[in-house]
Amino acid sequence: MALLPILQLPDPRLRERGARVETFDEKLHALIADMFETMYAAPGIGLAATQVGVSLQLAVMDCSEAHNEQRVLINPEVLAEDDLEEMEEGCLSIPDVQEKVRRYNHITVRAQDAAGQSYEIKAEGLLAQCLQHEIDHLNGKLFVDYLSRLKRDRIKKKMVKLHKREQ
Ligand code: GNR
Ligand code: NI
Repeated sequence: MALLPILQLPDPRLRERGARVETFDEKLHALIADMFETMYAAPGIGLAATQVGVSLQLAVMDCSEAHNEQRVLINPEVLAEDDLEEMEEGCLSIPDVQEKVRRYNHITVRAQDAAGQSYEIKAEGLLAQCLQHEIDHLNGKLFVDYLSRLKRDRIKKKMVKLHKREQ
């Protein structure tokens, strides 16, 4: 097991669309284990492969407080969505930024698990929000893309400054 470095805005790799996962082998399972470890350590409720520099349609999630509801999301497709609402959102790739964005409060997703088995998930609230956030990552999209240009540019500037300071 290993902690993986999480890429931060404006890293261009966050803008890549992940390729479909076709091989459900030991290597994939090791990556999934590392992603869960990295997500819990952060701490976060979700983590997309895109965020650790792996361009695949893969994300892990656990929205429970007890850390006992692990979900692996592979090659996800949105089947239905309903009830747009404003929800406060953050992202491990954009530290210390929280903004309200419009998300569906209800969503149905079909995905595959770590074994390649197809399943459907009907979610609401935080889980629905997290699913949309992770699926966006797999398509190179970040929540700041839903904000006004002014807000987005301010956040980007702040992040660039932060990285300059770290060098
Ligand atoms: O840890 C996270 N919290 C969160 C809160 C509201 C909406 C989405 C999220 S996901 C985020 C972790 C993350 O960046 N996943 O990609
Ligand atoms: Ni995120």
